[in-house]
Amino acid sequence: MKLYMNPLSPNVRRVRLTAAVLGLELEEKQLDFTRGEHKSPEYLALNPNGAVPTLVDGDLVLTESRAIMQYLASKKPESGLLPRDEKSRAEVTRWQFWDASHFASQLGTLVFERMIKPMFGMGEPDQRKIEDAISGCRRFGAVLDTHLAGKQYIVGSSLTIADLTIACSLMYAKQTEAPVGDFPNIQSWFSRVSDLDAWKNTSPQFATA
Ligand SMILES: N[C@@H](CCC(=O)N[C@@H](CS)C(=O)NCC(=O)O)C(=O)O
Repeated sequence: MKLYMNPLSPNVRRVRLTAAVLGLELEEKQLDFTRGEHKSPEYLALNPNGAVPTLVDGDLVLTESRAIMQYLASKKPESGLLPRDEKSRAEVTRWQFWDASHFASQLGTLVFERMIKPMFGMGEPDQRKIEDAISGCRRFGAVLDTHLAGKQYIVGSSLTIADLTIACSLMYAKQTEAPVGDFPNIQSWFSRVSDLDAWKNTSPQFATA
């Protein structure tokens, strides 16, 4: 399986982390964003969004990090990363959608405004967008923190791709000063996930999470 990727991307890390937990080998093709390789005609033919990740497995070309996670986890059902029973599986999907719809975008705005813009000389951070994202992080962080009370993992009693999905959204939380440090249940759950060897092995060098 071939993965078109850039190691700095939280969306890519979801896929690499899932593969690492499952012990699946991926042939990685890194795209250089500064040279616009993710917008080349060849790459746009695979992923018309011009974004990473894209997985190619035989004649399957799959985009969307969370869909790729489900696909990889389905290859090893015994891992429990995507539970076999319908209710738990639906819960996992629900938290992946929750992340995509509500949480990841708030954290992503902070990453863009506070990390990417200064890194690539893309102008001043937009304070209004930062304030909106901070308030969104607090609102949805409270939802996750309440859900995690008394729990080790987001769904059931073991690690699933729901945990891997949301942990990746938080991978730059420290560097971007996302307001999640005051949520004790998120903090202890996040340190559990970030203790995994697979987490450490998929960390871009400067990510301290
Ligand atoms: N919903 C997509 C989002 C993919 C995405 O936006 N990736 C970013 C990197 S984190 C990207 O490639 N951005 C480049 C661009 O959109 O031009 C997923 O989950 O895979």
